[in-house]
Amino acid sequence: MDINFQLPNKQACLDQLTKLGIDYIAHHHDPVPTMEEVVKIKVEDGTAYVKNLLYVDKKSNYYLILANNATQVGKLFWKTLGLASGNMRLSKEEQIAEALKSSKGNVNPFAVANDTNNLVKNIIIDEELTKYKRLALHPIENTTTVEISLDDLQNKFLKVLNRQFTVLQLTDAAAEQKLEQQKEQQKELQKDQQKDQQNQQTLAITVKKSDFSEWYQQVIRKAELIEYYDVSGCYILRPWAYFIWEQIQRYFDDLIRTEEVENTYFPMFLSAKHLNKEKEHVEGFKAEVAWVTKYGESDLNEPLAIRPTSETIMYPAFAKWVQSHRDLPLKVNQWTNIVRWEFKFPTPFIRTREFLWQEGHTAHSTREEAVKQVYTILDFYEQVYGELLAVPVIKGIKTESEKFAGGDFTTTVETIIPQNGRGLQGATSHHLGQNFSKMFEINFEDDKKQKAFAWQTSWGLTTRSIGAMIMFHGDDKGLVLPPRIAKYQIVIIPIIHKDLDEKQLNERCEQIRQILVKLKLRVHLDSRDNYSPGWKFNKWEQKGVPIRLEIGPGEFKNNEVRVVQRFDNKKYQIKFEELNQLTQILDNIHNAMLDKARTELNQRIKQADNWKEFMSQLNQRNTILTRWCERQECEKEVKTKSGIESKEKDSEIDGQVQLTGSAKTLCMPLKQDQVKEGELCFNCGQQAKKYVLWGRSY
Ligand code: 87F
Repeated sequence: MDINFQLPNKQACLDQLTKLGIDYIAHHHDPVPTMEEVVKIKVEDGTAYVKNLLYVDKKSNYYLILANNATQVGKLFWKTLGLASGNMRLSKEEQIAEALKSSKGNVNPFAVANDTNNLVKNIIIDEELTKYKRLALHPIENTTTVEISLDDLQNKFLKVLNRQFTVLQLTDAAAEQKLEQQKEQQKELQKDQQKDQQNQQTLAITVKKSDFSEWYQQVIRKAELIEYYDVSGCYILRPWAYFIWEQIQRYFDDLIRTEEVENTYFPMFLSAKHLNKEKEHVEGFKAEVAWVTKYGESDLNEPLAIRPTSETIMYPAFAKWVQSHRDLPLKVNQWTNIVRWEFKFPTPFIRTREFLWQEGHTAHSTREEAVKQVYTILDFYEQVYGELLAVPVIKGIKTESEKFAGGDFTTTVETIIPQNGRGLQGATSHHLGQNFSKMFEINFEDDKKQKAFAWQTSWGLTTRSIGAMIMFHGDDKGLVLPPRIAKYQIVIIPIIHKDLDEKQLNERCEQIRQILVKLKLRVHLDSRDNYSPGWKFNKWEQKGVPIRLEIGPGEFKNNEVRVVQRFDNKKYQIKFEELNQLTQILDNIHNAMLDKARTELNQRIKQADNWKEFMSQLNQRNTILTRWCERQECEKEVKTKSGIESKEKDSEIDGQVQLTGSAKTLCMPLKQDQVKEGELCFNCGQQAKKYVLWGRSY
């Protein structure tokens, strides 16, 4: 094929299009030199009017921009190309002639064929244009308009000219967002690198817990829970962390088995058609869905989304499985990874782009049964937090604005991080009503042979729970693990001494280890001879092991061990014969940790009767329980007002920098007093209906 063609006029251009096998629709008309006139030409539905802009920089490099007519072309997108917008000017008549051998009002991508000196360095396509079926363009001269697809322009026309184009968002708002993202990722990477260096230099945690976010970053690395990874928002869970997740899995699996929930596995990919089946609930989340668009070098025929949750994957199968009321209840659960492409700043465990979770989905023949299921699961979540992670939670119901939009109501376990008073949603259990069953036709014949739609629930718990545990229990020395999730509940450390035969000491330690293993305790004997006892104490303290047993000359002689408790640093001796008490001691530690955590949580909940008290508590890093009218507008107003007012108070109080950010509702606690007639909403003064907990949140 001749790739050296030039297009001096429109006939040459139309001929060339035909030669290249490009399907086009042509309209002939009077000259239309301005966009105002262009848009008067009637084109097919789904065709975009295109603004063609030829820019030039100081070095006579040209840039051709094809923008949708409606796009406000900004300046910032130049930066994403690594160019300075200050250097860019719209080209003048003689410059258009120089680059395209064309004239004002006749700038178009076909004229690139005339750029024999390769002056046009880049062709930039407005991302908006990718949404249209065809583009309206002039074949060299503006007395004709042709409608051709972007695909043909790219793959049939520009390709033979050996030209490529760049698709970009051209508005300043879009470009700004993109630049922000790039900056953020850069910053994060730098921070990680700095941290890596620091970590290699120092062993101990260099800050106190009061320097909370730095402390958290150090604890998770030094306790060997997390390793950083070079995809922003994704982290490596090391064995010390993954073991905790396995404990959560075991515990929760045992609980849901009592409810006859069965484990399954559904695929992780879903097509756009699938995802959009239930449009309403997906709408608000769309921006976070990640897509696979390629295999090898080729484009997939149909892009595939990576599951952000599995409703639309599971429910078509549910529809097949549910025929009669005898097929109900249907109860499935799966343990999987999930991908949500968040743009808020990531925090390991707490907010990550990929995370692990369980998602449970049930279908029932009656509403009552489904509601009961919702609350049973909520109790299980409370147990996971309390009994396993020693983290206290508040069970509650989400307000209408905070609930899962696809369901009827959302229940939640919320906790509050004592260091900063931020609310953190621990897990949710939704009553979906019949919303999804109607959409996906999950129906059955009831016992009276009537067709009925199933009542559904869904519920999820994620690796975020581990983040909450770390934040609650860690201290200045590092991680503090509640005994039931610790990979090692006890470490034994022999203390070598000149008066003691090393072999005998090690044998004694091994003997103790075996006794503890028989008691079904998770125990580790650290007999490494290249580290000192002091180094080992620090190491295992940092990693949060609940109990350290020291055996030195005194202990050896008296048939004792020295017990050191991690969470309160209590130290005492126990006799060899009393080693079986350790099971009870670990339980006591768990209970003491939970009690302490509950006290700290309660200290972060204050009551307020009016706006002034509310803001004052919020600015002292508390969550606030108030009477509330339950109106969505009122909730919105509180959110906005608190955001504005807390920004104004972004200063130091008692030497501490106050947090900024608006307050939202965390939940309406299940346990609450009845609001009486005449008791008013703290914000708007209307009759209150419920107590609701507000706070800044993660
Ligand atoms: C992100 C992208 C697409 C949350 C999303 O809470 C969809 C969604 O549906 C989405 N983020 N959600 C809500 C998830 C609801 C529900 N799913 C089952 C749960 C628990 C487990």
